[in-house]
Amino acid sequence: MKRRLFVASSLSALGLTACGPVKDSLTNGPFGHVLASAERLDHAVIGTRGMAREYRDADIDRDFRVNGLDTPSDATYGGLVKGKFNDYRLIVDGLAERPQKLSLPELRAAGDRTQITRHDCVEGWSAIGKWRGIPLGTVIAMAQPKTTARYCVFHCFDTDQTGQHYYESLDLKEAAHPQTLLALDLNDKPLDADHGAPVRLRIPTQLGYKSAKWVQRIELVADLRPIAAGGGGYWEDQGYEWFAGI
Ligand SMILES: Nc1nc2c(c(=O)[nH]1)N[C@H]1C(S)=C(S)[C@@H](COP(=O)(O)O)O[C@H]1N2
Ligand SMILES: [Mo]
Repeated sequence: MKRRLFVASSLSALGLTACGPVKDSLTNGPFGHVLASAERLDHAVIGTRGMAREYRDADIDRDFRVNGLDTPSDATYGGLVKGKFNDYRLIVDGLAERPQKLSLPELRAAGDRTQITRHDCVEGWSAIGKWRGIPLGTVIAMAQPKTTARYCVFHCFDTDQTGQHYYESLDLKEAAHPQTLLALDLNDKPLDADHGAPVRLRIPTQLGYKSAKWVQRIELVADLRPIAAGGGGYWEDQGYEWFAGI
């Protein structure tokens, strides 16, 4: 933790921020290498032997910070919120033998796992939350990936000022990690809109930007390069590492 705070303060001393509005200097400017080495430090301090640490109830931070792009304000998402997500369907498609369209009750029936884990943002803040949801691997297995599928891509409802949707990706091994969840609840309540309702990824073995909020669709693909700028994620397209974990 101390090291993480040091990384954060050294970044902010250089005038760098992350996970906020895109800064030109972030990766192309003279300090791009500083960010890259900070990420390498993070890789070294997260988790042990492939499992992220799980905490006790008493460790939960009741106020879980909100970060990232704005909560989606478009008509599609607004309509879903108004209808209490009754019309929400998680789409799982792409290189799948059995593409899925899952309602929230169907998702809840598919699996149930709770974990108290720490979320680490590259900006240098952390928060411990109690997450409840379905192991992602269970949902991917329901869709029966074709043998050519190598990655799952999370397409999100939110967009930046240019209209680019947030997205993220994992390889299928990371997707099947027992702590990788499609989270529906945070701290014993359904996710609120700001924290990614109704379904977000929660992957405690990797840095915060991998934990995609407001997931609309999971696409199984063989290659990440044809998607957006080809980096495998919104922040990766601006120079972050694709693999953000141990
Ligand atoms: N769809 C989407 N997911 C996202 C982001 C985002 O901007 N859009 N920001 C990421 C980053 S950088 C962080 S630190 C966490 C913040 O999650 P929180 O708002 O629940 O704390 O969400 C991640 N997932
Ligand atoms: Mo972040």
